[in-house]
Amino acid sequence: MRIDLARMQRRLDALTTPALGGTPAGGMNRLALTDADRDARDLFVAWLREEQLDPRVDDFGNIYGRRAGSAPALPPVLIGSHLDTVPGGGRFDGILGIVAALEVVSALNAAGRETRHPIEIVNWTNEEGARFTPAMLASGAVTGVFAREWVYARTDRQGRSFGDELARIGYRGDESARLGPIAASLELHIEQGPILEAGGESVGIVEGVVGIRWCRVTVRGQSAHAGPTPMTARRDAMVAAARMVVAARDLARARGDFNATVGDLTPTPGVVNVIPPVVTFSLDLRGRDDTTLEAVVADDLRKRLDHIAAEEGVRYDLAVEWSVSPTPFAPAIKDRAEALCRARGYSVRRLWAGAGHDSQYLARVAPAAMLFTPTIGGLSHCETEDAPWPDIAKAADTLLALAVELADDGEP
Ligand code: HGY
Ligand code: MN
Ligand code: MN
Repeated sequence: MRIDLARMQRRLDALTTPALGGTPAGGMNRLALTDADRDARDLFVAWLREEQLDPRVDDFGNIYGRRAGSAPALPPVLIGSHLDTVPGGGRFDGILGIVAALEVVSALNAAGRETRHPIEIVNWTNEEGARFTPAMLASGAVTGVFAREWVYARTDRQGRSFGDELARIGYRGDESARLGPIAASLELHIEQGPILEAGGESVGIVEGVVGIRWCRVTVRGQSAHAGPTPMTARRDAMVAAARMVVAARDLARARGDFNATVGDLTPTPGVVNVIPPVVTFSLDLRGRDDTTLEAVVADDLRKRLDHIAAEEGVRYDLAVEWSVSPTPFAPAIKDRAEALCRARGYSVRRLWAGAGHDSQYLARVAPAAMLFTPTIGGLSHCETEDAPWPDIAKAADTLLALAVELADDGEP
């Protein structure tokens, strides 16, 4: 029983064509619940059917396919990831995990190998949080973090709601199809950072996922004419916001125990000759320790922003819109995964994930673990995102062996 790397490559190519959001530069632009997402979902469902998995869709559009076990009443081993991407993203983020989950089932079917526990594979809706914030919306919903009404009411920049768009693409399924009890949750993903490549390891055993805070900062100054308004008489929200962006970066660099990123900054009215009265910007904070993140938001950072606001004569508020705590993964599964790698002679290391993943929420309901592959140049969320297939083969082989071990004896 072996993974078929060529089949994985064919499936990844099929999921990243221009018709499914592939970009001319070789990246991906497949936002959740768009037509491209619908078409990728249709392809995933077709492959589930080909592998005799009876696809089901829940009321968040999560798509599940269950492979029966010899003891069907036992909870399944879940293997999943996501098909949606960020704009200008890469061909591997999430998509490789879907292909790897399919490969586990295809390899088992090709070998006629039965497991005791069922194995269930899943595509999670809106993992990226690029169109509908926050990230991991649908895996969070089925693990009890977000209420359906709240999720359905999330809107994109054009004011279209999650619930309406889910219905529009035909993937608003049924609550009864939601994730049930599971024995364990596994996910294969590219690292999206530089550690494995720098260390020369083929497989990463993920210790856990960092804590995340998505904040929104709104800066309010005075609207005025760009021409006649003296430089010494301005309350310029854009200048204040720019200083705040740099202050967040400088604090993260100085402390070294969290990351700060501003990805989105919007002035109002956003025209050449008006000093903007309002500027809002996103602030993504990540760290291994919740106390650090709380202290940064409540104290260190706020002090710096207060100082800037006073100097620039503006007001601001900082709202935390999404918060998820650092999430360690299941020690027993990590140990088994590492043992499988070492028994195969695969170079392996343990590391923390700086990117959020649905597995972070799955860990709320079951023992969860992730395997990483290296990322070439450590780059992700970009069109040149790439990963080395020889290492993908090793990680996928480890995923297969781990899934079978867990599905045969179930005790992670
Ligand atoms: O935000 C993240 O870390 C993930 O890409 N959704
Ligand atoms: Mn991802
Ligand atoms: Mn991502």
